Amino acid sequence: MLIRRKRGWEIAESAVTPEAAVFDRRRVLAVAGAAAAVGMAGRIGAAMAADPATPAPAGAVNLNLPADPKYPPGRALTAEGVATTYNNYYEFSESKNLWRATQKLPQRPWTVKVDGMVTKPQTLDIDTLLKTMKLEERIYRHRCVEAWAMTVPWTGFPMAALISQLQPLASAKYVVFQTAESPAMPNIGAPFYPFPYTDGLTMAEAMNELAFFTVGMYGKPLPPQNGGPFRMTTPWKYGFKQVKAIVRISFTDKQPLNFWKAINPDEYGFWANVNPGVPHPRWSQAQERLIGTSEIVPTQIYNGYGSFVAGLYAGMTHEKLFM
Ligand SMILES: Nc1nc2c(c(=O)[nH]1)N[C@H]1C(S)=C(S)[C@@H](COP(=O)(O)O)O[C@H]1N2
Ligand SMILES: [Mo]
Repeated sequence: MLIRRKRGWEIAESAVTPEAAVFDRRRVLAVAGAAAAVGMAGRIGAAMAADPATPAPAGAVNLNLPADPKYPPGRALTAEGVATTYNNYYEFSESKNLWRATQKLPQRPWTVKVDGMVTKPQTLDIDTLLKTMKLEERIYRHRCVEAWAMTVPWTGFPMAALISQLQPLASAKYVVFQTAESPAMPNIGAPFYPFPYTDGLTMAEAMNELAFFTVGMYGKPLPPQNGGPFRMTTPWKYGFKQVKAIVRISFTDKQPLNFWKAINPDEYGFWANVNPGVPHPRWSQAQERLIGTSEIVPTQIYNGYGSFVAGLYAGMTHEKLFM
């Protein structure tokens, strides 16, 4: 008889469950307990921000900008010390407590290769982007497929602003984002995980006004644990669509196979739009836990951003849009 160890994502869990429940219940509870200690996490966050191992961007780019009122968060900001110490970043760990390990990921120099079906293939430098793109702040709700949520002020620029400069060919149908692979990432060689972490959007999704490239958080440079120095943010989709530490942007006419769909196509798809009515096979998506608080609130379709994005999916009613 073939006996094999169940992989994390095959382990049944009843309630709020990580994408890969590779760690046991006790550890889950320990991490949740740590995140609940808001005051403590706040102090850790402050110490971390001053760590010289995380160099701030060169030059005096102001990342502390007023939030655009066009995108009202509708709920309180998550405490900075919580949002920066409760993270998903499988290259580093399957636990949420990984921010210390990520401080070893060099943030400079940082370049992003642009290739595929695009008029202007090139290598972008993060500091050039910081200087040349018009930065703004957006407070967005973030909904992880594991049923936790946070509300974060991101600094960055609309994806559409950069994509228009790059000039994708008319034949491009998707844009694909790829995370760095670095010796600083302890999990990069782990079996079963199809690194580099990759995900993508249709061109129409990427050009939607909500789609955002992110270089800062809480008015400061984006910390490595949250995807620094360069990630993308699509607040109507589950968090796993939001690729951290981007080093490559490719334009293609084929739907990319994203990281989580490659791992488990029965549980994760390409679209991953938030919908409380379509449960994950192992848990409900009806509600979400606001990290750093004891609040549990109802989940909204498209994470409450339907007025911006529902039109993208007109006529596409299949439930796969929501996994
Ligand atoms: N490269 C990479 N990007 C990633 C992940 C990851 O494991 N690796 N996790 C995703 C998931 S599941 C979520 S919920 C968000 C978490 O972002 P945060 O740590 O800033 O909260 O990052 C997403 N981007
Ligand atoms: Mo997530």
